[in-house]
Amino acid sequence: MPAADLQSFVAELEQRGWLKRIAVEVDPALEITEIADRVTTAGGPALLFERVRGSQMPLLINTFGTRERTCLALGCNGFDEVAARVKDLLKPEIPTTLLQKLRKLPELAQLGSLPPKIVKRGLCQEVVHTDDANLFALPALKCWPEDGGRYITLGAVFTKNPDTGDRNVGMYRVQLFEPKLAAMHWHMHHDGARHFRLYRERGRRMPLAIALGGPAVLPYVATCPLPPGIDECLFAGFLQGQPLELVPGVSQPEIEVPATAEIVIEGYIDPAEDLILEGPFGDHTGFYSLADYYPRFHVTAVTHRQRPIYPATIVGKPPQEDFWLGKATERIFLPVVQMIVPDVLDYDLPTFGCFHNCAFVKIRKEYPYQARRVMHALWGAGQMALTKIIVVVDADVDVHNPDDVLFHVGANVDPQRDIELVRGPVDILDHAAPVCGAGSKMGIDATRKLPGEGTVRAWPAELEMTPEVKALVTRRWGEYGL
Ligand SMILES: Cc1cc2nc3c(=O)[nH]c(=O)nc-3n(C[C@H](O)[C@H](O)[C@H](O)COP(=O)(O)O)c2cc1C
Ligand SMILES: [Mn+2]
Repeated sequence: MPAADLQSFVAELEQRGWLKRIAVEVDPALEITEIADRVTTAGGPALLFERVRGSQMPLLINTFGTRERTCLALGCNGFDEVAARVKDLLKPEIPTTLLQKLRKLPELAQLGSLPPKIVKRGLCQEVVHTDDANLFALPALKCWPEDGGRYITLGAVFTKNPDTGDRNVGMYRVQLFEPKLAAMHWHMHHDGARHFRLYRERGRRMPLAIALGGPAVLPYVATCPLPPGIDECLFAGFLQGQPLELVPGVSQPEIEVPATAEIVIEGYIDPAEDLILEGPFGDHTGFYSLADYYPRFHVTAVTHRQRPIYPATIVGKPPQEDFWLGKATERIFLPVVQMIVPDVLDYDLPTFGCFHNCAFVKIRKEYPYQARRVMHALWGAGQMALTKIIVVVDADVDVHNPDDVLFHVGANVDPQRDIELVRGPVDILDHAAPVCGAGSKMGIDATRKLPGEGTVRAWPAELEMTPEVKALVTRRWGEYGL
């Protein structure tokens, strides 16, 4: 089972030699970024900075910086293993015989036990600060030179739908302004912002909490593109095979927070209040996201366990630590994509595309304009809808090899015939879009063309040697003296 709290996760990492402690004092402004950037790029270990200038708390970074560590956090040997479990969940085999039904019972019982469990006490509330709460006691990072301030970068933001009580957990950056004032940078397409709009319509204060640390699966689930209304805590329970333990907040009891979190920041947003100018922030696009207006978050309590570890990440030009969180999602959600768009054999979000700029999609093409259908289906599917460039290729292309994909783009595309341009919502961080969050998207149909797809001449076959000759040359290789 994945670690139930961050400190046991740290112990596991350390046991495996996947974590380095840094004893000298470092600056949370820029210095940690430069160190982490170098270490992540080199595929290096998680880093525990024991002395961070201006704070009593050690800072942990780069926990998800490799495939192995991300798998350890998710309690799997490979992402495909989790994908297979998700696939089973989506396509449950209906038991028909009594024996099959009996066999299914333990599985069903387990599913039923996975929603979060509310407990009375939590480690995360060993120490409680209310009036004396101070965000600047945290070793929050100033990540890049032109950042607007210091940011919480690996927080899981807990909110509830005011009408249904449905919980959402999303990872949104939080800029610190005053000891008890921060800004909540949730993009308008994300569930936290959706909840905020509901509280605003109802004219109600919005309670919320930010959890740092807790179960090892938590940061990952907070980044997951689950459909609105599906509780990330349930998915966390599914991943770890155990329900998440939650405890009501000390000052915002409507919001339950992970009992084993290192640190929890509780507070509220008053939708009647003016927004605050947040940013700029050196973002995962490799550019600064420009300053813009976001809700003010008022802190009513900071609770933590004794001697907490403060977890952080930096984002920047890819690849960074978040690359592996994204890769995990790409793999784990393949069955979900396939359920929505069954034509998809596989897909890849190439590193250079920073998640939303580019997707390579492989289909088994059976009829004219199938690639277009796939593009449009994806442009309507959850967070995939924000993908700026979708390249569709045939079944014999390796979507995980950008050279192979671009070779087929170069060879198979007549730009005037094979490019699909559409308008729609785009990622908030897309600075090229004419309007923030709204712009255009491009589909490149790099499949071989069929009659009916505009003017198509005879299509040549791609070069390939016969298997017989390949086998012959392999057999005779020694004879050639090469
Ligand atoms: C390191 C990291 C930082 C992120 N920062 C933000 C952010 O500041 N604002 C935001 O809206 N999404 C951010 N995201 C993306 C969301 O966490 C992600 O889209 C998630 O699915 C949103 O959950 P929701 O759909 O429940 O809102 C970040 C993701 C990662 C991995
Ligand atoms: Mn959600």
